[in-house]
Amino acid sequence: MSVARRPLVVVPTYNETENLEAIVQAVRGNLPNVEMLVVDDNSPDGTGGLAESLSKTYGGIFVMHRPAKLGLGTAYVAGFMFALAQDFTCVFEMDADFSHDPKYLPSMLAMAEKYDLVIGSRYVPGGATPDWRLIRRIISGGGNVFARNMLGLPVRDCTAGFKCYRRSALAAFDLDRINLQGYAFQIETVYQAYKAGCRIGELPIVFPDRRLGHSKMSQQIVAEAFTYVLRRKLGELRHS
Ligand SMILES: Nc1nc2c(ncn2[C@@H]2O[C@H](COP(=O)(O)OP(=O)(O)O)[C@@H](O)[C@H]2O)c(=O)[nH]1
Ligand SMILES: [Mg+2]
Repeated sequence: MSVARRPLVVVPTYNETENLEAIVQAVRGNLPNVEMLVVDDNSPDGTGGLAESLSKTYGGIFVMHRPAKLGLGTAYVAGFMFALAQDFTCVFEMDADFSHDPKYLPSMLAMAEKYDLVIGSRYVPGGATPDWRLIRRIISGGGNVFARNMLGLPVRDCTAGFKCYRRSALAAFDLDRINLQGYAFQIETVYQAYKAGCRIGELPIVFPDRRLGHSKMSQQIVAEAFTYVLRRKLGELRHS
């Protein structure tokens, strides 16, 4: 069965009123009629209400409202559970801020016919982060080298947030036990996919800075990722 039968694009939002309608239009411009799920964490700027009105205007848009800012990772876990409870064939993770260009969606979907997990990758030839200053390149690039080597992951971009999972990959995950927020969540999903024997493919993407609005990433999210990798590694050593 083709994964293209019923994809779902999950978009977590926190204060994205400036971006959300344009994202919906761009997603549909690249994958006509694709269904979407917006997971909003009671954004103070009213993104949740906007998502409801877009759902009426465009159709095929589900909206999940959570009571407070509970983090990107748990928003995706909720989205994955939603997808598994219905008959979606694959699920995209995508930010609402245009760092993840919807133009890559068709190529990622095509790759998902062959791979259980497709990663929109900044760290394979052809991938790039043109807007980043040196310090951000060092933190992200160094973090990737660290995670990849500590955990033995055969993936160049372990912290990427633009991904497509086949349903079978999500079904193999231990979703109940993922309680992570940012980059740690992204690494954990790659880790679980690898351990489950998933075929993982990387599509080079150019990752520009967000167009409008503000980043919610923080030093705490970087620290979470670092301690998460150490804990995972310790767990592996204990069980070997
Ligand atoms: N539901 C939800 N979405 C979030 C949360 N934090 C960030 N997001 C969304 O996740 C995406 C990526 O966040 P962003 O702040 O751009 O992170 P950055 O790209 O690493 O700077 C955007 O669509 C945000 O609106 C959160 O706590 N809950
Ligand atoms: Mg962003």
